[in-house]
Amino acid sequence: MPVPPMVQARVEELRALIRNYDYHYYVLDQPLVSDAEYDRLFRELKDLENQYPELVTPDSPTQRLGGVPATTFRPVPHAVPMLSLDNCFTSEELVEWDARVRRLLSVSSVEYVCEPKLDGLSVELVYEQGFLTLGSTRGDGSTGEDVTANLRTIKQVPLRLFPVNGVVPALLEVRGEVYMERAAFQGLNRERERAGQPLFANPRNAAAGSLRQLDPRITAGRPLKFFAYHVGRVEGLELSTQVQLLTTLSQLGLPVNPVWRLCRTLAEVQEFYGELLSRRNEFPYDTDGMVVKVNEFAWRAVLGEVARAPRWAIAYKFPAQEATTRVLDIVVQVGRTGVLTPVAVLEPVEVSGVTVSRATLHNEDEVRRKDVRIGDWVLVRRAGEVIPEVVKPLLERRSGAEREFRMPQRCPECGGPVVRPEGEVAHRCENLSCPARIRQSIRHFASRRAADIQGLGDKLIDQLVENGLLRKVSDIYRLKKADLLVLERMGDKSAQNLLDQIEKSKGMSLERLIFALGIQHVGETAAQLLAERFSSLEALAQASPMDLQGIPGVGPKMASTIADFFANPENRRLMEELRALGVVPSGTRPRGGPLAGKTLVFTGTLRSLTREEARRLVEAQGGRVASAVSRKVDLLVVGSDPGSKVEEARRLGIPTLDEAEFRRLLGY
Ligand code: D41
Repeated sequence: MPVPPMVQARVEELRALIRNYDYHYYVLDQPLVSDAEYDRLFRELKDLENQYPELVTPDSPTQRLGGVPATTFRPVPHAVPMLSLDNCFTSEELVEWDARVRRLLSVSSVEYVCEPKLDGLSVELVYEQGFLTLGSTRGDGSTGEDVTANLRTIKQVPLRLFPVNGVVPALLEVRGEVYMERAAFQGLNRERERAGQPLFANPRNAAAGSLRQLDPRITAGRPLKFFAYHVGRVEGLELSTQVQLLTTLSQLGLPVNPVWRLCRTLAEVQEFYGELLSRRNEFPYDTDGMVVKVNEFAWRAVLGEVARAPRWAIAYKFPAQEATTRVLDIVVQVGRTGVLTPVAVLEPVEVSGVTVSRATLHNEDEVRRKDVRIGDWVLVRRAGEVIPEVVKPLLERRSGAEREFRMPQRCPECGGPVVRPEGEVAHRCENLSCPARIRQSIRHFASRRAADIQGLGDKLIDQLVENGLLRKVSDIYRLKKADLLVLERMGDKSAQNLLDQIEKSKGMSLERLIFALGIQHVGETAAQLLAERFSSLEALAQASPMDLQGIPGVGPKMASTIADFFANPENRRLMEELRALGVVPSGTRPRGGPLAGKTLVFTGTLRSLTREEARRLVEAQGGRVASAVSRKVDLLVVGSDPGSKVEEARRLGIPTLDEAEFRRLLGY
């Protein structure tokens, strides 16, 4: 079908609009339109491109994710080498560096541009006639790897540049940092923990791991960001200072970190360093220092480079968030799932303003790998909001009196046997009535995001467990006023308040109850997903691992721990007791299951679900999803802006459902 000129024009108009909206949303963080309006335009473009595939171009906003998984990354030579940076750590070293710069230039003062140094990885983006044609990692500076498909998935990376004064440069090689914000990193790790995948050690590793994925669909799901700070080859653009470079890159639509400063004296440089250092924890990303760059390119040329590092720039590093101290002891903590965690008890030490007296050692393998011993001098580090960790022992300070840690064979809390299940790194106390496990599981149950029983705090729980009044979670609902009144500092009024709170918690939502049970791998998000899918705890308890795996967001590991949890007679009894004591979740919905053996097809866009989620929900109920309408299809689900499938279904007499009906059918 020939493309009508009107369509061609509309497609171009839509792309220009969306490109501008994306720039405001992702780069400037200032949305111009509502999500609904954006979605409408995006869908219109997508539909036109589906109808006229010959109109699709690689720079279309619909084409961020394209191509097939690669098998390797092709090497890419950098036309202009990507230089590394020399470091300095003290104000004196910076003064020396500045003195050398001024001596080599024979000038009395130099302008510097200072930028925070983000802890990510450097990449290069090549734009030809304004189109992104290649993206690569820094590699060794001379040759990197082709990660174009992955870089295209980063929403802040423009697929096409905006013209400046009516023109786009014929060639522009942009250099910058791909990074991950701390909060996004923590979210990603929480997700990985729930899915039983190995965690990333820090945002930098997470960014690097995400960029080096052979399948760009995986990268697309990772919260990567980008800031531009330098250029390689440039044609059709005059740049003579760093200030000009940063402002021009910004005008071209590239993300530039707004936190930079032009400093006219070294004192100003020092002052900005102090500011960045004190604001370090306010930035959403990790920084490890400040980069100081000579502003004038003409002077950069005079200064040149040595050993692949420019003489015109330096990284003035921040002090490490590290300190040395002694390991007084290594104790073992028992968690609510019975996992034994070795914890280093430290001589208290201040690490960037916070006193640290304990640091987790994760598990026995980790203690062996790091070779941390009781009595050792160690380096401890605090990174972001993560709990402090022991980096390494200082071997040169060993006296020989240090003692190696051994995981106890008996639980330090209950004396029960400790086992290490095959293939796991964790040791566990298997005793379900271990007081430590009881204490932790009751603490978890009563916590704010679970049953939210205010007044049932850690100290009180400890007392009640010690007195034998709480032996399992259900005992909370057996507490009488007389039990409470014998406790220290418990008057009639606070006892009554607590009992009222306990009573109130009986009507907690199903998702809170599922979360409160403390099933391994089941965090709040998973609990929410499970509560949406199952109408009651009983229904969840009967689900097979297969049923569970069909739910989006539930991996095989979580599915099996959930099934194991409910297969355990002790846990089943607990469910029955809770129910008998009146813990009946509010707002539970009846479940329908009429999809078994049915084949469904979707057309148009669903508002509340992605296609993938919809497919998994159908499959979880024994249905199947096909891509095309045929006689074998039982139902057509029609979203907004449906395609030609509706006509076909009508022709074949296949019943159709709208989104609301479809959801009702699923039991939502
Ligand atoms: O934020 C950064 N990580 C950053 C790194 C930055 N803001 N500026 C940088 N400038 C350079 C030069 C001066 C060589 C253009 C850099 C880096 N280099 C760099 N990062 C890793 C190696 C070099």
